[in-house]
Amino acid sequence: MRPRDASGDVDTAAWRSTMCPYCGVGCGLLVQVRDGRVTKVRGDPAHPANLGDICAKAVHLPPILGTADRLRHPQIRVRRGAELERVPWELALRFTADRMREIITAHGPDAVAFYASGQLLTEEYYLGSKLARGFVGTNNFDTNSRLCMASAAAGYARSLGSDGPPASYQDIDLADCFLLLGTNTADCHPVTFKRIRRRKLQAPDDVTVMVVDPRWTETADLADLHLSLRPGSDIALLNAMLHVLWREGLLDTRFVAEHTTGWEGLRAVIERYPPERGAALTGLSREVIVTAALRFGRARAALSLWSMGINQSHVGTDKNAAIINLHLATGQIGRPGAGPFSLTGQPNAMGGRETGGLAHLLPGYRLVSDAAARAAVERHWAIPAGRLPSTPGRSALEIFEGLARDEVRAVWIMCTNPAASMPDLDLVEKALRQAELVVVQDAYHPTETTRFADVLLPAAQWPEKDGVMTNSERRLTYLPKLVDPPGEALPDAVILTRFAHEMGWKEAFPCASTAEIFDEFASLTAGTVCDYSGVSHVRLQADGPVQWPVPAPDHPGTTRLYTDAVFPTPDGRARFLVVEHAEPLESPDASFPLVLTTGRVRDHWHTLTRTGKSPALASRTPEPILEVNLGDARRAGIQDGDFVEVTSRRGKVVAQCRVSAAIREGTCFLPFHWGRQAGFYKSANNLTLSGRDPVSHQPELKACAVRLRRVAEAIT
Ligand SMILES: Nc1nc2c(c(=O)[nH]1)N[C@H]1C(S)=C(S)[C@@H](COP(=O)(O)OP(=O)(O)OC[C@H]3O[C@@H](n4cnc5c(=O)[nH]c(N)nc54)[C@H](O)[C@@H]3O)O[C@H]1N2
Ligand SMILES: Nc1nc2c(c(=O)[nH]1)N[C@H]1C(S)=C(S)[C@@H](COP(=O)(O)OP(=O)(O)OC[C@H]3O[C@@H](n4cnc5c(=O)[nH]c(N)nc54)[C@H](O)[C@@H]3O)O[C@H]1N2
Ligand code: SF4
Ligand SMILES: [Mo]
Repeated sequence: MRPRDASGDVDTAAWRSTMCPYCGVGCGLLVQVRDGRVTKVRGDPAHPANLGDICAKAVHLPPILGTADRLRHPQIRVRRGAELERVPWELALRFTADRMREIITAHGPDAVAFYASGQLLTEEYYLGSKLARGFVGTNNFDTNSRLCMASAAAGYARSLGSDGPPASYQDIDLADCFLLLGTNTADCHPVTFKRIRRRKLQAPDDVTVMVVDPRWTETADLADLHLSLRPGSDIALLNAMLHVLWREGLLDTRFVAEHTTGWEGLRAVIERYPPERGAALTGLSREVIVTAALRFGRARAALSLWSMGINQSHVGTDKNAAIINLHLATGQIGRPGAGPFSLTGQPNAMGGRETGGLAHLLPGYRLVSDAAARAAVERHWAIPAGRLPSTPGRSALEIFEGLARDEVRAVWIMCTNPAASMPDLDLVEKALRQAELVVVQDAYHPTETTRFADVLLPAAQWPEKDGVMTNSERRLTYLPKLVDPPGEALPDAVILTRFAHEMGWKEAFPCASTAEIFDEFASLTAGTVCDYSGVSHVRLQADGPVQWPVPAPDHPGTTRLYTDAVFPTPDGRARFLVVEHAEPLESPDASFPLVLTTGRVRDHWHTLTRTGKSPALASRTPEPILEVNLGDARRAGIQDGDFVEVTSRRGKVVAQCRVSAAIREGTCFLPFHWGRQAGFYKSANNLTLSGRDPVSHQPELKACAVRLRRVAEAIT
């Protein structure tokens, strides 16, 4: 059926199907193009991820695509202190290649680092990873997924033997118990949330929704149980729930015996987490913990969904393990409606993991430390045996710390805005000031990061280029090019290819179509957990989206992983991991008595380079608002609407506050969308700390100690 416009008339303009460039729900969109411009966006009823649903961010895409601050021409700064000047592409890339060669010659390949993004297309990621690892010769290729999904990726790998969310959106329609942890699904994965709500409203008495979050959110509004725990105490809650299930005989002992290892070791620890102790550590009541456990344990099909409240923690990987422990103990995995199911943040953070977008990975979920994996990739790339470096490269924060210490000299940043989104911005700015070469490849200028560029490369953005993305449920969608990029902007894949040519690697980086680049990558996944060697651009265009693994062209795709309860570990069994409660890295004290947690609002996307330019979206949340609990406000002499200075050990923010009982006492919340360009003292990352999880290297963006003080008015 043709879409109709507001008046109900059938619209005659061409509507093309593609995928949304924002969140990991990965909704299919129908896009109307008139006179070479995107004019309207709707949900695509034929796309299985959203079945026609859509959220406001996607509806308001058209006005942000061609704004005056689109970056249209390459620019370089010949020396520090000089102005950026416009140059032809050839010159910009030759300048970059010359500087890179100098730095590699003087300091070795590990003096160079690439910092990419979960918003790149699969083909772009793949080329970046290949260029850095196979040709520059460094594993310093990391992405903003390090701030986002690294703990989930590490969590799956440790417990199940491999990364890869096992469940599907279909499972939402089949589950009767939802455990939502550290996810404000209503605001951040709105279309997934609507599906959960539909399921709940369909059978309100049979379906339980539990939300674990120190804040009351729109998501919590749907919940039968809102567990407003102390920030960082999720492991104590999950261990105590497991304790109750064990005591009550609600474990699936057959599943545990046949398909897992490590239960006895974990049980000894779980014994020490009776609900009373869980209550003391989480600040929840004993009764609510017992109720939550029993609801989970008695469910026919339990689905756990989680996001940054779990991952962005110094024990993020352990929090993931604690969730998976619960599912393994109850056999709630690999069955319809059941499973641990991380909600991916960015539209193609999944594709990034598949192509090797973290410093310890090679394409196809391979590890750089695995000699056989390196050999397979070396053959595929036709590079000499032994060429690929075997030690993991620097993770995101380590890249910037390396720059600040002169251990890294050059950084190439593409499709991410670290000078707004990283913790402890003073350190990031120092790193960028001190670097010998900063290359930034973005669609807009200025951003907080482009200001530091020596080389500024204009990138085509959605939908000015074509390629593939993988959403949260392992589903690949082809995104066609629908309009031309502005000025001289080029697709990221073309920029990387041309740079490779300047470096003299023409044969390995032919001027291939994105379809050919995709094929080169997809064939490299053959035989791996994320095998999609049976997929091609042609197939995706003809048959629509498909879920991996897809090991052959006639394979229909895979709804659920582990339906046979065989896991990709050496013995085929999933692993129970012993995890213990740990306090956040910075505990509140007399000088900094509150815990600040940071996150998102419904109508903005990350660092505002896009949603900030939509009048409709920006007017709904024009400024950052600090959420403060009533009791804390009273003690600090603060009233609703006051301007408040928030101070941590690293910096300050000034924001107007909303005082309510919605947030847990002792905790306050600030959205992180506003970078220093919006106003120096608006940036939540002035306050956050760069302490991180030792396994996933993901920073603890969800807890730092702060104090509040009322101020007369905003400082900007
Ligand atoms: N509107 C919008 N949607 C987005 C994005 C966006 O920028 N804007 N970004 C996308 C991306 S990349 C991501 S990663 C996702 C993020 O999606 P979410 O993770 O849902 O978003 P956040 O607001 O970062 O954090 C979620 C919740 O974690 C809670 N929390 C804080 N500390 C803890 C804790 O210790 N335990 C628990 N259980 N909860 C805690 C916070 O109160 C918050 O409500 O959203 C995606 N979707
Ligand atoms: N305090 C705090 N900090 C956080 C978080 C938090 O919860 N709290 N969350 C973290 C998380 S989960 C994430 S994912 C990060 C996100 O942080 P970032 O990745 O830094 O945020 P974005 O604003 O999405 O940056 C994307 C950049 O790419 C540009 N761009 C858009 N399309 C294209 C393209 O096609 N090609 C190129 N080359 N550029 C393009 C945009 O203009 C923008 O500058 O923030 C992290 N930071
Ligand atoms: S829910 Fe996510 S993917 Fe779907 S339309 Fe909204 S931002 Fe786009
Ligand atoms: Mo994210």
